[in-house]
This record gives sequence, structure tokens and C-alpha cells, in this order.
Amino acid sequence: MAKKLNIGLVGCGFMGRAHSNAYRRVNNFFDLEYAPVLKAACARDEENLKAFADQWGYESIETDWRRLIERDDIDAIDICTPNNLHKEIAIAAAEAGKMILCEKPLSMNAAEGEEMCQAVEKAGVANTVWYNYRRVPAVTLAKQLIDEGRLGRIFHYRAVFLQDWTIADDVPQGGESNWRLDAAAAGSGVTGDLLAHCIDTALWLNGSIKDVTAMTEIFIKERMHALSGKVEPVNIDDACAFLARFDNGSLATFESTRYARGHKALYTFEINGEHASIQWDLHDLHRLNYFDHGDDSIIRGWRSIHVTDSDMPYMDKWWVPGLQIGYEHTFVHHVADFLDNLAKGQSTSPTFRDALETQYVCDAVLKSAETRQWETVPNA
Ligand code: SOE
Repeated sequence: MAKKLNIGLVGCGFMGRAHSNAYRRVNNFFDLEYAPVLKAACARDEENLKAFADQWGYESIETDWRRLIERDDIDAIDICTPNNLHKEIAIAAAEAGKMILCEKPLSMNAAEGEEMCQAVEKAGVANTVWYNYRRVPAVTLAKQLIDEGRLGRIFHYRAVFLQDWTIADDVPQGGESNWRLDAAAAGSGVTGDLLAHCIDTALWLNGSIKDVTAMTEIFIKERMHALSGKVEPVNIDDACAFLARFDNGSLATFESTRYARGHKALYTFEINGEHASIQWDLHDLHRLNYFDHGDDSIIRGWRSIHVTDSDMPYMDKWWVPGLQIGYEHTFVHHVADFLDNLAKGQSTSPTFRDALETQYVCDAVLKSAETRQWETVPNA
């Protein structure tokens, strides 16, 4: 009989659904010492919350996250709120001795992230940040190939994350649906929302970033604010591109925008090494493209690895070779790793401290866009 881990989830939007699905599925597929229990869901709008709790099978609801944290029957707090609430909830949860699973990005900025790290480290509670793309099997396989030294010295890292959902000027900012467009709720625009994913993956695959130089743009300068009902200035970056140098000497380009007509969530990266190169594309997430210069010259070329075999990361837990999995499984993998590490008394990466490194890069990027200078990234 698995040990129970009682989850209290705060926020019942898109990420609340993705995480709830993961908690429900994980023990069906992974053999683990712990089993999450959907103990309580928390949000302000009681009607929506009740519907959400019924749909996902939560045992109870709370409309105040402070009350949720006070409850003795909650072991772990899962933060799926807009970014401006992460810090307060995480610190209160840590002080109450709860484990914390926090949605990305960790915080509005690095200063907040530092306080959050101190709180979880002082309390000694298990913590993790949901940068889910690390746990796409093809991306985990890329990590394995790099760690095995198959690429050799890395020269280049190239990442983009393109969307097009904010092009119309009548999309409001703020409120439940569009808080990502409101600087007061999100902290930043594509830098904290999309490039943070690219940066997290890059730091994991290719090590620390030394310095950056960036440019950002706000294409639509004013939007109606859903809460005030008034037209207000837009203060988030609609687009951002930056150059970076890694500690290992490799050079990088990163680009993100919500104004790339035709692209919904095109996250791609390419890494060029001395012996081999790797490419990955979220729209084809179960494939890893790989070029190995060590192949015989007459058969040398890019190969597209279908990451579905049982000796590939996570895939022995799912179907039979050849049958692929998708986006929602990355969250199942994250929970599985969290529960597995809990049983071993270990923390699960990215921890708050790992995610703070991403915040430092984001802050340096935004600062560089203002100063128009190269900015050094501090160590986390
Ligand atoms: C924004 O549209 C968004 O939902 C991000 O917030 C997610 O982190 C990303 O995975 C997909 O796009």
C-alpha cells in the first residue's frame, strides 16, 4: 500500500488541470512508494472552483490559500497561480513545513526568488519548479547524449519559442485569462513566460550562462485592462531576443515572441558540438534529430530518432515501442520523479535554487534590453 501525499492545489486554470491530471495518472503507470491524494483545491471564485474540484475529484475546497496552508491534512502545496502570488504563498507554505511544487517561472524576479530559496532551504522542505519540458523523453535523451560526451565540445546553442496569440490589439490585459499580459501579475512578458523555459533547458543541457545582451519590444503599447476597464499602458515584453555566452565557451542565440503569425507554441532548440548535433521541436516532441559525424561518410546524415523504445527515458512506463506520448505526460514524469526522490530523501530538479539561476538570466536579459549593454549573470 503506497504512502499518501496529500496535495493542496492553489489555482485552477490551465496549469491546475495539467498538474491534477498528472497526480491522477502517475500511480497507474509508475511503481512508487508514494501516491498523491487530491485533498483540496483552492481558488477565489467558488463556483468555478467547485466545478473544477468535481471534475478532477478533489475531496474539498478552500477559497483562501492561507486557510489551505494552515490545514494539518495537507502535505504539499502546489502553486498554479499567476506569478505575483508565488512568493507569498511559497514562503507561507515553507514556514508551515509544507513541501512545495511551484509553477514556472519561480518568481516575478530574482530578488523574490532569493527570498523563496531562503525560505524553503531554512525550512528544509522538498521543493521543485514545474519546468516540464525537461521531462519530454526526447529532451531527457538529449541530456543523456550530451552527458555521455557524444557531442564533444559544444560550440553553439540556439533556442526559439514562438507564439501568435496576442497580435490583435483588442486582446485585453489582466484578469483571469490574460494575466500573462499584465506586468503587475506576470513580472515580464515572453522573457519570464517562454524564454524561461528555453533558459531552464539550456542551463540543464549546457551549463551556466556567463553574460547576455538583449533587445525587447512592446508592439502594442496600450490595451484595455480587464480589471480596471480602462485602457492602460502595456509593460510586458511582447518579443525578446538575446545573445549569450555559456561558461563552457559556447555561444547562444535565444528568441521569443507572441507575434509570430502561424506559430502557436513552436519551441525548438539546436545544439552543435564537435562530433555531433542535436535538434528538437515541441511540435514533434517525440522525435530527436541527431547528426553524428562519426558515421561512415556514405551514410552520414541527420537521423530522426523516434523516442518510443523502452530503453529510452520514461518510455518503459508507457505503451509498446513505436507508440508515442505527448505534452501531458511531461507533468506525469515530473510528479513521478518528485515522489521517487521523496522516497529517497532527495530533492527534484529543477529545485527553487536551480530555477533561481533562470531568474538571474531573465533579469540580466531585461536589464540588458534597457542598458543596451552586455550584462553579467550572477551565480545562483
Ligand atoms: C503561454 O501561452 C504558455 O501557456 C506558457 O505559460 C507555458 O509555460 C508554455 O508551456 C506554453 O505557453
